[in-house]
Amino acid sequence: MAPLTPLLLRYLVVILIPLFLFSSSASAWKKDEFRNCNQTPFCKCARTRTPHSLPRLIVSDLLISDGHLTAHLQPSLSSEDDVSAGDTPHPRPLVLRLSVYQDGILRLKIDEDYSAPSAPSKQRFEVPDVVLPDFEDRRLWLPRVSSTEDGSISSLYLSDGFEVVLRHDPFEIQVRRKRSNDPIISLNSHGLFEFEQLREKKEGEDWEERFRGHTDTRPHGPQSISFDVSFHGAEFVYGIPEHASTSLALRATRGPGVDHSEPYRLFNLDVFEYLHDSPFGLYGSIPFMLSHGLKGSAGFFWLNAAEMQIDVLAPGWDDSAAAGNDRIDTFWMSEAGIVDTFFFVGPGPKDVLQQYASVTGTLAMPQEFAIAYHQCRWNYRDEEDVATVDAGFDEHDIPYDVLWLDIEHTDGKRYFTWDRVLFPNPEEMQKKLAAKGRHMVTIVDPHIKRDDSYYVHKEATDKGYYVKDATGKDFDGWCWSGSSSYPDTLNPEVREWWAEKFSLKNYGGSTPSLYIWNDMNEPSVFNGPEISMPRDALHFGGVEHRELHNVYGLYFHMATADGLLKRGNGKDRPFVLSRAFFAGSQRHGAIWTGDNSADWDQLRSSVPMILTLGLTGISFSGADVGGFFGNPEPELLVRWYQLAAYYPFFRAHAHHDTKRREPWLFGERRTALIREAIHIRYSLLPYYYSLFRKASISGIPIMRPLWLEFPEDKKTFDNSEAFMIGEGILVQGIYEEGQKSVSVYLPGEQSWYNMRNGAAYSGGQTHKLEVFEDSIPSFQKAGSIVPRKYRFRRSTTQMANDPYTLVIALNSSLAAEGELYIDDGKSYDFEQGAYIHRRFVFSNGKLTSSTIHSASLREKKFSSSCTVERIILLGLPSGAKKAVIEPGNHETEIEPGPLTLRGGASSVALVIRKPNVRIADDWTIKVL
Ligand code: NBV
Repeated sequence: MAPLTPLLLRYLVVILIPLFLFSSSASAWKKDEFRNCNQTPFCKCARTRTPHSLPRLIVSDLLISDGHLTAHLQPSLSSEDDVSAGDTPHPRPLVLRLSVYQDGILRLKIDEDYSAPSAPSKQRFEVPDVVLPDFEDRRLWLPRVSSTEDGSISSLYLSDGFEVVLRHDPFEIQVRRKRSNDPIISLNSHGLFEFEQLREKKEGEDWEERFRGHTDTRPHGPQSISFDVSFHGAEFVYGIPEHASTSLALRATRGPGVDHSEPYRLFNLDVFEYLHDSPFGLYGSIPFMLSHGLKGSAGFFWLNAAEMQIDVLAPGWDDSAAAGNDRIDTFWMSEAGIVDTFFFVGPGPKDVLQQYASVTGTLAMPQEFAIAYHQCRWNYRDEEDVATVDAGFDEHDIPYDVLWLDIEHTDGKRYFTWDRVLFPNPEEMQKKLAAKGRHMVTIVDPHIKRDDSYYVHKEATDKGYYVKDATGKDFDGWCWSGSSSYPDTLNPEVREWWAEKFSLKNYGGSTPSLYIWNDMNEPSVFNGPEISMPRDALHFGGVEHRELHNVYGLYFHMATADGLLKRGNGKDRPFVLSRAFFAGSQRHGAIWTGDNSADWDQLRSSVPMILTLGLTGISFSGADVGGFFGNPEPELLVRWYQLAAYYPFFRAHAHHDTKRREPWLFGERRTALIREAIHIRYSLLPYYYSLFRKASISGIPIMRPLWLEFPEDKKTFDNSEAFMIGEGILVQGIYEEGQKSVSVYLPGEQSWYNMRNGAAYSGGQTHKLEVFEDSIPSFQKAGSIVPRKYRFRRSTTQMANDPYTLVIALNSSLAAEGELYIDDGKSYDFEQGAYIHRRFVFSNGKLTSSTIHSASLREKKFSSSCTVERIILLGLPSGAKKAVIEPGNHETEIEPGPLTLRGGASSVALVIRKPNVRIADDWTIKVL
């Protein structure tokens, strides 16, 4: 047979792989590729158990050691229980440990007793690197445990007003309010706790699992864990991404009234053309659920990276008549790992988010360019294409900050290389963009082409840095680059090595303005089970892939972000977008919701998906604008831009089979509408950047469900269509073609100002509004001050010195307040105090600007000569004619004026023109 020429090979890879992969599914999700619960033995089996049908679990040998409470956990030995246990060998006692942390956090760990005589030789996997290194410093030392006289219950102090109650027989954990004894969260209240211990294989036993021609050897046998968790006083539960859904609140998956539903699956998968409403797992997993209701909020996080399945149980699922009225029961199942769980007491929803953030961290503060608009396509063909697209933005007066290159820019999908025919001068290309303050992003996936002449492969092979297959050989799977292997980034040494690949010296053709995109890091393996890596593949330290599957993508993301950090000698903040994620990914960069489709339903589901990511720590996320697959109708594309202008991560992207869709390709009117949407984002960048800073400190997301701001307003709990940006802006998406009107619920007692025309609407009501072509409904909350910039340039970098506009929306007491955070938008100097943080307060007819800057932090300074060029006042009774600025006793005129400078002048807005005060200074402006 004639050898394959490189050209022919290239053809095979580029043309035939996609055909082979996707031909039979040209238009739909390939359901059969993926396992459902019934095809997943641990899930199927766990789901058949009924409450209290397992042998009772008993807690014994309680003691306080090193400030933790430890105990043994063992099934009861009663003869009745032994019968139901069947012929399984009697289990060894498990070790239970309870620890209490500041701010109302309980950690419960349950694992095998490795010191027992018959202990398993293999340790179960405990996920490292997710819990913040300083979390242990916040542990409260437990001095003692108080038990009831009969010894049936022990209780522990958790925080003011909350305690932990450990019931011994049968085992149950309850976190409850001290005074009322009202439970908040409990575990094993329904006796469904089951822990399959590692054991020797019995003769004739078959541990293998088969799925669609793949065999999982399961050398360590069954090792699943499952238990029930109840959220008391809860009306809704949220979280556990990633699933596509049009509902933010999680829906019941089992029990009365639920037909054939699957549990929510947490298993990172590359899902082709996913459905817009489905509990099947997508690219990332965060096993964190939070509950909310009028009685408060609570949270539960299970740190476990194996496949997980979670049922939300409908009231009455356990046949108890009284069930469900003010409780939501859930059932958690995992294939492997240990019990390492965290309970968060709230009591408010923001408290829960902060408690969760104190365990897994907050978002890494991005560079300012990264929160602006990104232009992507699979693929921008060559340097000329890049130059033309770049020029197109200037010609059409549309700002953008980043141009992206997908897999085709490489030499045969060898990452860190360039196709030198199409991209002969990559440095020059990046420099041209950089001259306009713009950046470039290239894709770097984890599948490394098994080509001996490719240095990355050669080094990884020589150093033994790849994930191994079950037999111990380098795992070889099929992906874009053909036969490929995958760096084992669980190993810190491999991460160091990987990070080095991003140095300017090692990554030929890269410049300091180049940033990175990690795709396919679930990991995606075209010929693997469920398009991923076999579960019996082996990682560093003998860890099986099944045990860490959901955290593989996080490690790859982490190593890449470390690489960019090292490249800039620790000075520049990295930007890395990742598709796969796990709890804690927020510390490494941004996330997007993967391969959505150009249809209205997917536009709608983008909002609950992004909100859910925000609630579970990932504040910096977005969905592909326009939809990745398919060609959006121009109306859909425009609506998508109008909505996405508010996503924390704002990027347009499209599949290579779609028609070109740069913003100016749909006629003048549409170009104007898209320009307007992008302008809205650029005008709000000062507000967004301030919110990013807040999220990086507190864990409170940028894009928020309404109930996060209005936790006592029941009408907001199940709203999946509208959202808040920070505390001051409410946005309502338009999700239907040709929609002429929309009902918008505006929460709270204060009013809201329509950001399109300044009209005021009362809060606590649903308003039926006319829908316009030029924008989606957005409102500024009375009582807020939003800082904006209205001079549009080519990119954010060029806006740095532009003056500000403050938009003040007054409440019924004619008061308002807001904040502004500024730094150099690039470095870490802000960590040494090089930033400006202002508070604006309007009351008694006077606007005051003061600093919120802790003097002790000022090792470095950041200065800005920016001024305030305009102050827009909404809700001020007309009659005010002038304003007096102090210091200086300088007078300036007040005039009626347009609200957002887009025409359609508003009669309610008053404008203080050219106060020209410096943004960094203290000043007051009195309205007369
Ligand atoms: O690299 C090509 C694409 C990329 O454009 C997309 O954003 C990723 O989600 N990638 C998936 C692989 C191919 C998908 C069909």
